[in-house]
Amino acid sequence: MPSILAFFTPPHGSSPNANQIDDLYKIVLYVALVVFVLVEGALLYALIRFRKRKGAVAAQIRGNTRLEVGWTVAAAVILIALAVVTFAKLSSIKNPPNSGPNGDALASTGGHLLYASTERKLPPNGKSLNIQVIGRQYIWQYVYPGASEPDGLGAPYSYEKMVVPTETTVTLDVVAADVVHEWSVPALGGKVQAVPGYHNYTWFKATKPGVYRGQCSFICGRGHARMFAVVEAVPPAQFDAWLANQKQQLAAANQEAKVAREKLSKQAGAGQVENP
Ligand SMILES: [Cu+2]
Repeated sequence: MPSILAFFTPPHGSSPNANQIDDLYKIVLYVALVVFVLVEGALLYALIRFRKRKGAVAAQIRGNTRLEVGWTVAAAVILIALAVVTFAKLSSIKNPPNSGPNGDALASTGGHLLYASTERKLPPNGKSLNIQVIGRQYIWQYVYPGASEPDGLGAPYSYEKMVVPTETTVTLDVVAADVVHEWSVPALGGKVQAVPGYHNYTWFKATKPGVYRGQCSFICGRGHARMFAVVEAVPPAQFDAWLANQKQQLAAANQEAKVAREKLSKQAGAGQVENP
């Protein structure tokens, strides 16, 4: 039975916020199943018990106040109960928890950034690995902490695949460079829109290593269907190594480009090169 239910409900077990969302889906589903069985059972019973028979005379019933008040009150009680449960769970979906014991000891992120913002939710201890998610036609870009220059330039980044450490609270700043996109990796929580000119925030905390797949879920142009998102969760030490390597590769590529530009500017006709 749980495996059948899992088919209708979001993924469970990869991040606390996703777990809470899945719990809410299941609670609503269980209540709906009970109502469904009761209603359909009553319908079947009436169909069979009062089916057409020879000589049977149908009873003429004009309303039943007790029954009508009963189902109205019962529906209202269910609705209120679901609303209460939803609001009770909402804070654990919106507010990130602290990282695990190993998650706060990341070396290569240059320590953790502290923010003062009413919209951006931080864990109680104020520490998170903050990654900027930039939606653009038609690829996701991720900018990690660790800018080498004071103006924020030189930060390591990656495309399509985001690498994160496990047991670490990762907060995301979701922005868009062109049109509206939507960040969606179901195993790691709800969807978040990337809207030009706005910052939207979300978080997740991958509890175990793995690859979590998602896709842009707001139609953004003809390449929308190929705008994938992959999150790979690896142990913290491995993440540190990956980020250091990413930084080194980007620095090497920038250096190569610089050399190539210098070479180009010395050649004849260099005046035709824009932005030398
Ligand atoms: Cu899209």
